[in-house]
Amino acid sequence: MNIGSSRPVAQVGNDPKLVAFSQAAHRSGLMPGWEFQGGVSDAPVPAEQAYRWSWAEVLRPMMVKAYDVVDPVKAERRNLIMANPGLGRAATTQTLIAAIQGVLPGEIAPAHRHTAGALRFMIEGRGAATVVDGEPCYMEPASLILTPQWCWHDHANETDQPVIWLDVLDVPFIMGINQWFWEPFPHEIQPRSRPRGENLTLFGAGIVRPAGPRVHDGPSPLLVYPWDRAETALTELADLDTRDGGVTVEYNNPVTGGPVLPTIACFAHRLRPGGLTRARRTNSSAILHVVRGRGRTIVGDQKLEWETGDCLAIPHWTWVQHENRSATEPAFLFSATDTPILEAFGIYREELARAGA
Ligand code: GTQ
Ligand code: FE2
Repeated sequence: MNIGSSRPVAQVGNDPKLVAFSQAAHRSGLMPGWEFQGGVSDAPVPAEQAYRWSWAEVLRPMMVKAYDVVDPVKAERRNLIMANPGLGRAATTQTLIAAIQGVLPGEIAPAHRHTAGALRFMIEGRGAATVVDGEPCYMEPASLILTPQWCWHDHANETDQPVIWLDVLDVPFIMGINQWFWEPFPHEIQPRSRPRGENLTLFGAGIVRPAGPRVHDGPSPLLVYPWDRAETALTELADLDTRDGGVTVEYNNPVTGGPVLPTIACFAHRLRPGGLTRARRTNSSAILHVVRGRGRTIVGDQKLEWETGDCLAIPHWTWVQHENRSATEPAFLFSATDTPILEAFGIYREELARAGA
């Protein structure tokens, strides 16, 4: 292939001797490397499409319909996976699934654990709990809650209103490396063995944490990331950094400064009133969720219009710009990406178009 390269590669042709050799190689359980090289593009061509799932028209009404037809104890979860039309399997991007999940008053989605890492971002309702390894994490509006790899988790709604949230998991990645392990909790109910909100008190202060041994291994000890803190940080940053149409903060593991999960990084974005961000492309794919506002995202040659509650699939290695269509109010977005997977192997890349481009 090597389109655009001045040095042609894998140009061996099909001399009869070569063809005969190739056939003999295949019969011997071998594949000539130049045949592989000749068939691969020089940069990823994403199979996933840029796509928007409307909250008001699709996600919410379909979840409300699902209330009546499926019981989370029988189904394990009442979740609707955002199936990317370009992938034709349980995948929203190459590596991630996004789903909406709903739990009615009095219901519980039973405890289990899996090698897939997961996070929740609250959309509707408040006060239900995701219990992570015995600790109830209360689901407040726009909170981010982590359920790291192989942690026990259930979702219980003891409020009097339904709750709906966004799930993001690295399932397609785990399936791609064929490492899906899954286990139900051995009893009906996971014991609530730790105080509610303990993690946030111990690790959520930001500039201080309990004195004691420094533990850097394992998943983030902070499991709950309240939205108001992210919004405050974004608003302060927006005053300081006016170079672009918006600003971005990363949710971090407070003991390492690294991503929230080994496989998934999370970000909050603030778009200025009328702001348009500089075009950027990375080889990570993303799930985008509109926390508040109205705008559009230009992805490759597509324009996806969005409003509060919508979810978008952003393909990898595609130029992206976000635009806030309100001239008076900022817009806020949440995103989850597979960046840590790429960084772990030293293959992350990112390009930013020149200002004004
Ligand atoms: O809530 O535990 O959307 O295990 C997919 C798989 C949610 C969950 C999903 C899961 C969960
Ligand atoms: Fe799960």
